[in-house]
Amino acid sequence: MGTSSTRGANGGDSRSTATPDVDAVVVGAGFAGLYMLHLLRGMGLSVRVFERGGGVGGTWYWNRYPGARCDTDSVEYSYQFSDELQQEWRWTERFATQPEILRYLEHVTDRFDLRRDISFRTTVTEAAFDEAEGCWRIATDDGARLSATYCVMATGCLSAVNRPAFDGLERFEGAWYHTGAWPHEGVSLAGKRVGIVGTGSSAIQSIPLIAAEARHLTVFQRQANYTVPARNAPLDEAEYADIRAAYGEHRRRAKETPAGCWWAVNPETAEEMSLPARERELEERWRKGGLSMYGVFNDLLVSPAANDVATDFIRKQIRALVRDPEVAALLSPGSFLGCKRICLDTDYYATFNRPNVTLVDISDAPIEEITRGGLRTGGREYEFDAIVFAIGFDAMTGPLLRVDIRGREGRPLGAKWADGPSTYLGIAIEGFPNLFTVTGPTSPSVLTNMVPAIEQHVEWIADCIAHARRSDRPCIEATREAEEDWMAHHEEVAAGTVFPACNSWYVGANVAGKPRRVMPYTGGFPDYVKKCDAVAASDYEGFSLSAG
Ligand code: N01
Repeated sequence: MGTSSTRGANGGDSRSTATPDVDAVVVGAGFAGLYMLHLLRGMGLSVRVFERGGGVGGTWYWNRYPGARCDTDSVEYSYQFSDELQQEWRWTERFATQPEILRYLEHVTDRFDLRRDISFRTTVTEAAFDEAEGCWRIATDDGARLSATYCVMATGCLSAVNRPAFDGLERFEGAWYHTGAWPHEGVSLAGKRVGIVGTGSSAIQSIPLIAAEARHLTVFQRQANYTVPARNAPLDEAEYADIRAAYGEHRRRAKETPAGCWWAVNPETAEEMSLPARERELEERWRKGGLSMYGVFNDLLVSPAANDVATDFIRKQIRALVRDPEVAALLSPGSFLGCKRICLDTDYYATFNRPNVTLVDISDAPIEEITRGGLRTGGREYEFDAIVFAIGFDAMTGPLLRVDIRGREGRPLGAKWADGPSTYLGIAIEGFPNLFTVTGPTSPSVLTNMVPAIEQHVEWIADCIAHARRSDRPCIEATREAEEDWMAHHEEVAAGTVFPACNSWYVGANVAGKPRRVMPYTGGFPDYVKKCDAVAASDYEGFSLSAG
C-alpha cells in the first residue's frame, strides 16, 4: 500500500497499511478502459490500467482477421465525450476497418495522454476484496501485486476467445488460427486448402476474402446466420460536413432508440402495415444495408409473426443470390431474425457460387476430431493446409470469470455465478463492494451500439465513485434485494422477446457447459438509462455504503 514499501504496478508485494497503492485499478484498455482512465484521472484519482495486449484497443487490437471491420457506422462508433475529438477525427468509410479503428483509439490515447498509466502485456489473474482494509488486491501474471480502493473491470463482452476444444488439434500438421486472436504479422492463405469452422459475424466477414485468396475454402456450418449487405462505401466530404454540423443532434436522437443507433426504427408493427408497405420497408432496408434491418418493424424482436415476415424476405434474397438451390437452402436459417446477432456482409452469399468454395452442413454431424491432415466430420476426412476457427467467444461472463475474482469472505465470482450471471444493472455485484463492470451481463451492451453504451456506464461509474468518496464510508455495494429485483425484471423482459428461443452466444449456448441465461438486457437503451439515472438521483438506491 501507498505509504509502505510497495512496488505497486511495477511489481513487488504490498503490505497492509491504511492507504491503498492507487485509488482505482482498471482492467482493460479498450474503448471502456481508456475512457474510464480519462474520467477517473480527471477526478483526481490515481489509476493504474492493466492491459493484456501489447497496445490499446481491446477487441480492435486482437481481431485482425481478413475483412475485420465494424458493423456499426463509423461516425457513430466513436466517443462523444469530447466534441473536439469527434470534430477533428475523419472516418474514411461507412464501416471502418479494424486498422482504422485501432488508429483512432491510439489517437485518443495520445491526445488525452493516457499511455503513461497503462501497463501493457500484463494480465490480471486475481482480484480479491480485502475486507479488513476495504480494498481490492490485484495480482498480475508478471508477479506484481497492487492494492486499490476501486476495481473497474473494463474487460469487454467479447474478449475471451472460445478456445477450440476439438480432439486431436495438437496433431494437426498444418497451421490453425482463431479469428479473435489473429497473428499480428498477417497470414498468407494464397494457394492453400483452407477449412473454416463457424458462420458468425467474423466468418461472414472473412469468408469472401479468404475464398478469393485460397486454392479451396471449405466452410463448416453448424447453424446458418442471417446476414444483410453492408453496402460499405467511402464517406464523401459533403456527407461528412453534414454529419459534423449536426453531430450532437444525431447523438441525442440515437439515445432515444432501443439500440442507441442512428438508424430509424419503424414506428409501426408488421401487423399495422399493408403487405406492399411491409415489402417496401424490407426492400429499402436491404438496399441501404447495415444493421437497420433490426428496426424494420417495431415488433420484430417480440412478435414471432412479424419476425416471420422479415425472415421470409431474407430467405427469398438468399435464393436469388445463391445459384445452387441446395446450398441456398442450407444457408437459409430457420431461426428468428435478431435472436442471434444479425451479420453484415460484402458478397457473402455470392461467395458460395465460386467453384473453389464448398459448404458443409455439420448441424447433425459435429466435428469428430482434428486429424494430422485436416478434420473429420460425418465419417469423412477433409484435408487442409490451414484451419480457421471462427468459433467466437465465451461472451460477457468469460472475460470476468477468467480472472479469479473474490468478494466478501473470499467468495469466488464463479461460485456466485454457477447458474448464470447475477448483477445489479450489469454494473455492480452484491458481495463484491467497489467492483464495477463496464457493460457487464444484464446491461444492454451488445444489443446496442457499444461505444455510447460504454460511455454511459463509464460516466455512471465515475459518478458513483465520486458519491462514495464524498462519504466517510467509501465502500459502495449493491444490496441483495436490489440485485434480485433487477434480475427479476431482466428475466421478465427477456421472456417476452425472441432471444430465449435461439442457441446463441447471447444465452451462452455456444460454449459447452455454460449455464443458459439471456445475458444482455433486452428492454432497450432508453429505459435502461432512465433506470440508471433514477438510481443515481435517489442517492444510489439499491446500494449500501460502509467503511469496508
Ligand atoms: O462468433 P459467433 P463471431 N463446432 O459466436 C460456430 C461481434 N462481432 O466471432 O451458431 C462447430 O457469432 C457457431 O455455430 P453456432 C458480433 O457481436 C462483430 O463470428 O453456435 N461450429 C457460429 O457459427 C458477433 O455476434 C463484428 O451453431 C462451432 C460460429 O462458430 C460476435 O462478435 C465482427 C463450434 C461462431 O459465431 C461474435 O462473432 C465480428 C463448434 N464446436 C464479430 N463452436 C463486427 O462488428 C462455435 N461454432 C462486424
